[in-house]
Amino acid sequence: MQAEWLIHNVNIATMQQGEAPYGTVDDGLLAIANGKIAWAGPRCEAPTFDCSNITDGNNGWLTPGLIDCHTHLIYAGNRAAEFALRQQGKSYADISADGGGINSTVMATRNASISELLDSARRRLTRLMREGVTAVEIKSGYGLDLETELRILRIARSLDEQLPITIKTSYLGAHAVPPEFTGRADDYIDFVCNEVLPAVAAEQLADAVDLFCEGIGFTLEQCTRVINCAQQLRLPVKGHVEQLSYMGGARLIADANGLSADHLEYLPVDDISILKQHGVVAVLLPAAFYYLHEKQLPPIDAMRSAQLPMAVATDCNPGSAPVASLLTAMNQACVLLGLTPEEALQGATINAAQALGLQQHKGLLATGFDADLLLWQIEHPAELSYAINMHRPQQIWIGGNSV
Ligand code: DI6
Ligand code: FE
Repeated sequence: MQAEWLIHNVNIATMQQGEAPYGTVDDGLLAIANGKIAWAGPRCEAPTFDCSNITDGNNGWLTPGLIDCHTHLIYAGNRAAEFALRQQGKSYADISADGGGINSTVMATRNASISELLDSARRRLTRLMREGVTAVEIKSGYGLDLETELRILRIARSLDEQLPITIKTSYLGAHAVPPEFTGRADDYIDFVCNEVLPAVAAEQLADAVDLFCEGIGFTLEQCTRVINCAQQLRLPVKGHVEQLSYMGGARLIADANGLSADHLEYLPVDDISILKQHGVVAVLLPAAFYYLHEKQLPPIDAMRSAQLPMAVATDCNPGSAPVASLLTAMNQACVLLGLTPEEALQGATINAAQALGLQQHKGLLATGFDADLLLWQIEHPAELSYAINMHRPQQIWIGGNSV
């Protein structure tokens, strides 16, 4: 058989569920052809390949490329001053009520040039990529006016062209009420539904529509309107739900057969089965939990018992999660939320792929899947969640190309 690349003398964490932990294949061989995985399995069972690029894995490990399925990484400025205030005891909600929070980043982002936004986002993406992230979701939501939201989403699309990484975009208009709509949240939702969303859809700038259902965000009724508009435009939905309080947003996402329900600290156990029934992925964002000193844990044990797919993402944003490290989020998901290292890696591969609707192509090392893969010099894949800043992939392939 013909192949463009062969990797041998390697253990493979295929992440195929139901087999060995991590879907492990000891002493494996993986062949890449036409950007896809042409074969992956035990070396002793491998067909003979005709191939000039051969990598000796030196008894290390191959994993799927990591997928960060929830980020807000296009923005200007930073919120270190708010971090200092929070350290003096001021709450995230109080800072937001005083005009800080999301809206302070909105003002900085509106005032930034395109190249400033592009360069800073590229730097954050590069940091994620060096750790092995090969696909990422990027949300808008720091523009909130028509022009800046379109600008952010266009920047995300151009980053997708400039870099080898795969980028999925989400329009997050219902993130905060911008200053020009203060006290008029319903009018702002009219603007989102009637003006911005149609323009975003006309230019095909968003792969999904996101929202923030929260006391400091939008009500169930307002979120329902956004979801209805998204569905009319045939865009899948997802939501920031049950993060700081219970609002019922997860059920709303489930009713809409959404891609994912994200945060979920205040999700009642009774709402887990409805997420499961509707194929919604639970996206855990432990970096925000960590930064906000949250006490309320998402109901991990009950999600696990229900076999609800759990993903892990950075939430990379300037307020609640200034983190450009998915491996750190995986560690936090274990230490703070109680995931096993295997669940954390599933959360950053197979389940993150599902959260982005990419489960047919990414997140698994199996024949026919995209050849997005990482070679690590580790003794066991649990090390990826166990250690902080100890590991980087030795080699990264995206779509079959070594990058
Ligand atoms: N939840 C989050 O975690 C981010 N947005 C949201 O709705 C935080 C946004 C910020 O503080 O800038
Ligand atoms: Fe977020």
